[in-house]
Amino acid sequence: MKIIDLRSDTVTLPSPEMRQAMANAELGDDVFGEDPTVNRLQEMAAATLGKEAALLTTSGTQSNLTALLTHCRRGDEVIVGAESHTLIFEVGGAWAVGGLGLRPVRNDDRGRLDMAEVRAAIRGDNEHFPRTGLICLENTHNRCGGAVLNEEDLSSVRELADRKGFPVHMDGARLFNAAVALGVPVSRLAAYADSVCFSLSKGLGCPVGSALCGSREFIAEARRYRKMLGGGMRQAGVLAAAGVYALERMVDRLADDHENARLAAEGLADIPGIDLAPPPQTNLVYFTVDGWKLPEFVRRLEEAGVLCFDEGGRIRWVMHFGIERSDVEEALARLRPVMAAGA
Ligand code: TLP
Repeated sequence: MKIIDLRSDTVTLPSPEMRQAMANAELGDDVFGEDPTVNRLQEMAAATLGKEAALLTTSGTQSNLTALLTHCRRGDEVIVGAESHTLIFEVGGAWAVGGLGLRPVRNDDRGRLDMAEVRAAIRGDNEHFPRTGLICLENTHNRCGGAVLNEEDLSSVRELADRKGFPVHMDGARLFNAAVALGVPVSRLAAYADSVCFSLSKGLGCPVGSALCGSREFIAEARRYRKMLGGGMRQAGVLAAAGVYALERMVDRLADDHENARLAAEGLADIPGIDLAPPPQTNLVYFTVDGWKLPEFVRRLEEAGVLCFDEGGRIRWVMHFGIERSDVEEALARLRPVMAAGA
């Protein structure tokens, strides 16, 4: 039985062509700035996002923490969404490593920050208060169902940050999904933030990596923090070659993942006891299942050869490179008898 792995788009494996590009990569020592393939990827990433410079990091988690450390001073407060990956899934690095406070504000079900809460969270100029050092956005928004922040959503945050005089960082782990869903160049969305990171290792199909993009000055400083976090890699061109290949060949295919998510959602909506939570906008499909303890539901699906996660009260199915339309149909076909048999 073929295992259909819908746990995350992080499970993607490099294609034979991507592996070939990795094997053929021209290499050097990137801590000396001498890896031509890393340099090429960083130039491509910066140009694609419309920023001056970029930095290859080991992961989205490392990109986000590097960005926070670069923007802020010890003791600063960072405004983040209450449902953000940075707050929930990044091991509290901002607190533990950076001495930064994370100040959560409400995310609505479309991943937007509640602007009234943001305004209330911004600190005044008073020596008793920490400084507000940064505001973070997530696009697409993972726990808000892969929701897309459009230009109107982004501009309201940008305007406020400009008025109050602090920068904006965007966790764009799935920013290419947002751009493909909106049908705009990714640079249009990146323009609203001072720094933006995107994952190479999710829908773009690379085995490892993320790129952090920003001004030349910001990236020069970020290099120091990446090194501090253990991210100064040497012949990293082996990894960067996958990223170059992905930026050239893997972006357009994200539309297939979105189409498969729509197909999955349609099938799920027809099954009694299942509710979409919310309907998908990109490649993430969240749903609730009536009458089941979710760990048991996940176990029964696993027995049927469909892997997924229980994300705290909801099930998440993720579409990615390696999941075809026929796999979605098969996953639905395996799910129906599980639901019919009951908890
Ligand atoms: N998300 C992973 C898990 O960590 C939950 C997933 O399976 O979705 N920002 C966002 C919005 C993310 O979804 C993730 C990974 C990251 C950052 C961190 O990226 P990595 O895993 O490369 O550190």
